[in-house]
Amino acid sequence: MAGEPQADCLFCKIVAGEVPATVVRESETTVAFRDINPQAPTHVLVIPKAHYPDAASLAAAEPTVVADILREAAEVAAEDKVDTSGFRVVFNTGSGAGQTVFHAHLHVLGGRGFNWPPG
Ligand code: D5M
Repeated sequence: MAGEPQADCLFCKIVAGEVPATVVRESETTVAFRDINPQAPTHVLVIPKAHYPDAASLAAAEPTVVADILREAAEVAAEDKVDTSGFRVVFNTGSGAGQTVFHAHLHVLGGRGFNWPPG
């Protein structure tokens, strides 16, 4: 069923506490943890506790959780003090866009400068 935990999903295992992660925030609907391969001084992933393969399917099924994720991202940026200098939020959606883990996640990046357009 949509949103149910998937046995073979790495991020569902992090939500369940079965795989360790450096969790920085948790809400009723979300978990935020540091990326294992950071691309900036602050690199945190904010994920829904429910399993959806990408941001588009999450938005279609549970749009309020997308708002929860963005609110948590802003809190992470404030806690890491990268909110005033600026931070970037990214949902890679689909393998062509660089998505490698198919449980929706928002990258929160900060603490350095960023180029536009992104690579
Ligand atoms: O981003 C997937 C991200 O997930 C990528 O930046 C590495 C990160 N990752 C992978 N495994 C882990 C664990 N175990 N802990 C923390 N972070 C992890 P994507 O947008 O799908 O390319």
